[in-house]
Amino acid sequence: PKSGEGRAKAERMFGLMDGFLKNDPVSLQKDILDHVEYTVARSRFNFDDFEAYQALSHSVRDRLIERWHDTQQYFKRKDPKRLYFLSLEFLMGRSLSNSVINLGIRDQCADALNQLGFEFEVVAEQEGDAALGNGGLARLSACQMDSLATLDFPAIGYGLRYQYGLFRQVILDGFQHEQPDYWLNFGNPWEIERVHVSYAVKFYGTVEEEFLNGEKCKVWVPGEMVEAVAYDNPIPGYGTRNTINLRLWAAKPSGQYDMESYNTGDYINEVINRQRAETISTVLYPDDRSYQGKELRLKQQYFFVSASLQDIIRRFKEAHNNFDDFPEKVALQLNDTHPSLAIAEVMRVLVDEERLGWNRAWDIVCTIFSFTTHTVLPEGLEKIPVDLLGSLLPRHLQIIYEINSIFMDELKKRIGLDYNRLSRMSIVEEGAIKNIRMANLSLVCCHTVNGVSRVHSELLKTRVFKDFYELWPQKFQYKTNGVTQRRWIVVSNPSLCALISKWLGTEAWIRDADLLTGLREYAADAILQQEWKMVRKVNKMRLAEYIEAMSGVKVSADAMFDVQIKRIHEYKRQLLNLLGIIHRYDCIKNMEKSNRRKVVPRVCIIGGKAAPGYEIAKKIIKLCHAVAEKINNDSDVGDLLKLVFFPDYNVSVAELVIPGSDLSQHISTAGHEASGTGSMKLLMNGCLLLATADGSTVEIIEEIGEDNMFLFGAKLHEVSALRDKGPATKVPLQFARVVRMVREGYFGFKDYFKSLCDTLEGGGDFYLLGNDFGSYLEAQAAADKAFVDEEKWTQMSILCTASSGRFSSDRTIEEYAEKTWGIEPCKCPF
Ligand code: T68
Repeated sequence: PKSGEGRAKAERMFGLMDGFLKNDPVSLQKDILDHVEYTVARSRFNFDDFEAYQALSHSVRDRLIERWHDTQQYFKRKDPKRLYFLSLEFLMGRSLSNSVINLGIRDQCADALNQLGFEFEVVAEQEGDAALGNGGLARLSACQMDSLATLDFPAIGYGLRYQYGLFRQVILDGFQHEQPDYWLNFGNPWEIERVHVSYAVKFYGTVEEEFLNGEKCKVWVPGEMVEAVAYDNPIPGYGTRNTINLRLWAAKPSGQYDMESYNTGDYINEVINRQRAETISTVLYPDDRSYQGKELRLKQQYFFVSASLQDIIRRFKEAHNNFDDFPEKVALQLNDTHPSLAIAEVMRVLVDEERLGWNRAWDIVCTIFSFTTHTVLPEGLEKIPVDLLGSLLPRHLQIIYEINSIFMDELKKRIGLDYNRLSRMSIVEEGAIKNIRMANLSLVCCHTVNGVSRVHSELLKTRVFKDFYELWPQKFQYKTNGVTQRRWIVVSNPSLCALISKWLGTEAWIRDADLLTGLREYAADAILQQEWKMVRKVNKMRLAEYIEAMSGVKVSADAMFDVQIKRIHEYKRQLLNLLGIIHRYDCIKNMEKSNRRKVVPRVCIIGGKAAPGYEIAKKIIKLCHAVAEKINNDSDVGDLLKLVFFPDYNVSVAELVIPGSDLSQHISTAGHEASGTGSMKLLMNGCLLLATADGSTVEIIEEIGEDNMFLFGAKLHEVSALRDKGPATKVPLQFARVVRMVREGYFGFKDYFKSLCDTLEGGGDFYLLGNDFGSYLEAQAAADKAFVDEEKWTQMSILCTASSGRFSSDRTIEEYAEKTWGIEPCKCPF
């Protein structure tokens, strides 16, 4: 404060402040007890594990807020170029363990709890997952937020605060049922409601023409207003004070009164109508495949885009009085096309509200936006029916038409009247139902489009967006995905974390994953191998206990734990895994008893959710249960083979399964997985991979070498040739046999599984399971053989971790910062 009076007040307040909160165990205990008493409102002499979780979380939150304030203040003062990361989905999982580790107060908190008679692990288990996303795309956003904070980048994440996260998967009789995930029921200490940070978001209505200062201009007269209220989620970096913000919007009824209905006296209905506004942020769409032209989904997209942009522009205007510097201060990243309405919205605000004129607005738009696509499949690309967009956002539709018309004119000049190509590249898809192609809109307006792995980017250039690549090759980049080693080793595998630090003689790898290569030189060291095996064994025992508690199936920690954990999709080929398991079972059954000694015992674990409307994926889940039922109850097979389905797979289940896995499967048909990130988490934890050369696996192979993994299946260039050739000719006999077992009812539910079998036979088999089955079995046999040689296996396991540094999201984010966003670190001092 400048004035004397203001300064005196500030000094007095500073004097009252006790400095920052202290992190020694005694101070922490005091804070925890205070929160028990005053926040949780329980007696400090009588509280349970959940209440201890609440009180500890609030104590941690207080510390997060201090750093968050300092960081925001510092960013404000420095006014660096900021990255605004727009994503409709964030899969944060739990926050407590991650926060205390990033704050560097894990041990002090554990001590404090101990003194109060609680155990940190048990208390941390009380937390539910924040599951505001579907799968890979959403977890990637969460990992990237952790890296942005850790690397001190001035970034803000924006998203939606869904009241219902991704559905809970409940299995009844082997069938998936979906239950709502009302995750806020028990409160959420990790968010801060900002009642004063709210914006009105407009919908529907008409566009009028008006004359302002003798100039014709368009004015959108909306038909509905909804209020967006901010909820801030502090994201602490590791080994830095920087704590960035994830701002999620919730819909609330607008405070502005509609005088007309007020005057009609229909008060009750007016209130009820207003309440309906809240539905916008009620529920996450659980489909990670296809875009359905649903009005609510479009409303969600615009709601979050409009509120975020109002916030971004307000922040910019606080420090600038015109838009000249906007492109130097703002980078907008679109996580897939889901937030791509932001492009039209920025045009609308700059042209209609800020009156910059079309050309100037367009120049700005073209320099601030970049986008990343996460799909390979043309059917995964979003399309919005023109009628729907025109009714919900009439002005945006006009703007998109205008962008397209200018683009088409320019394109004609460049390529001539090649009408096929023009219609392929048009933002507007003509046909019985006219659609807006959001990917084309993004390609036209963004300066950069990123793929999520090298092969993905090649596919974008040669297939999916070929026409655009030929026009603008300079726009195409790729950033191979990565995951954060903080969450995926330090939080979820503390004993491996300690072992790595001990052998590397430093914890620096937690901020610089490339240092993991230092483990390579000890990979053959007998002592490290011994310790490595111990750590893995303990993790496996913990997993085995959980499996027994969850499913009643007793498994031996000496068996090979073979996992496939990811969303259920035909292209990810969980069905190939199941057919392989049936084959293994069949072989054991038909084997001489004396030969069974040679069989390597396996525990096969499958986990993942199917989109509620995805029938075939749901049948795969049922088949898994039917096969498990048969195998697990066959005393003849005993410990040689077990199959368990992990229900309700989510981030915290992954944290348990990954450290205890020996082998993991990433077996998509080549050319279908854009990247894949589960493989990276497993690799980091010393789990060997059985995989096809698809997505980022191709780059993993380069790091660890083919000898240290089990590779199989048709290569990318072979896939289209095989499909063109029609029904596979060299389908192995074993394949026909195991499919027949399912078809003929060996596992029951004969009629139900018919359509599943039909996807494989009779000229179908689009995903080439039959073709790849032979080499899949060979890879599995190679894995069995390797597992028997414990020393060799452990060495490979160490090499997996040692080679995983490249797949840290820190590397991905550094690349984005430099090559796409043009942002620099802004490290908060002290
Ligand atoms: C995944 N995509 C890719 N999409 O499948 C995966 N889609 O290969 C990649 O590793 C990962 O993204 C990260 O790049 C998704 O997860 C969705 O979840 C999704 C959600 C809504 C609509 C469309």
